[in-house]
Amino acid sequence: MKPASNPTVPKTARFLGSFPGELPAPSLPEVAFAGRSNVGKSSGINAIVGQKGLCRTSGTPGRTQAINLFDVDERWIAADLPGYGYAKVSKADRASWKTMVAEYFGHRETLKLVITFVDARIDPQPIDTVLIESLREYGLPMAILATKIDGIPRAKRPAAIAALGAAHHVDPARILPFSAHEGIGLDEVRQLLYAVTREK
Ligand SMILES: Nc1nc2c(ncn2[C@@H]2O[C@H](COP(=O)(O)OP(=O)(O)OP(=O)(O)O)[C@@H](O)[C@H]2O)c(=O)[nH]1
Ligand SMILES: [Mg+2]
Repeated sequence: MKPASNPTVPKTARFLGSFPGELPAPSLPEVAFAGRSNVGKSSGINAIVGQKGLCRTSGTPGRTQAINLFDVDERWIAADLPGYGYAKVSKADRASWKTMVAEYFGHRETLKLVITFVDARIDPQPIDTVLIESLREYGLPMAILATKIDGIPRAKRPAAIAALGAAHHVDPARILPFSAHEGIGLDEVRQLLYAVTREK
């Protein structure tokens, strides 16, 4: 007999479009993926849904300029948000990022969770604290992934997570070690996604 498939593992994912301006009307439960440019958001989404080429990833920061939407299992929508904090971005682009994201966080009724990626390999970044604080102000549920954890020796990982928690005022127990490259934390994130996207 075939073993029952794990319902938390996404089966199909499909690109819905890239939206620099207005988004399609809200429909299915939505989960947004946020973080600094080049932190690994797109790689993270690809790993979570198990489809390598779904979101374009790159070594060049600032690549994703619009909100990219993906349908997952025709059950929920993944929103790959444009990255922030890239030094070479113009003032005008920075302002338009702020407007876009404020509009999104403030008005997307179907938004169930914001998954924020922070880079585990570097010191906590003040700009990530700004994002995390603003998510609190919007009252949005969030999860924090300490990504690229593969770049830190195992023994040093707890200290890195503790430093991130202290800097961003988050209980370190709520920061999930993650690696798109090594598949660390995938089960936990998938379970969380499954749970939040089931809520009506
Ligand atoms: N070591 C390591 N590198 C990673 C991991 N995830 C992503 N990367 C690398 O980080 C770089 C950026 O990855 P992307 O997924 O394109 O990052 P992004 O956050 O979507 O970037 P923007 O769309 O430009 O904001 C690429 O070179 C990836 O290979 C990870 O878990 N571990
Ligand atoms: Mg990207």
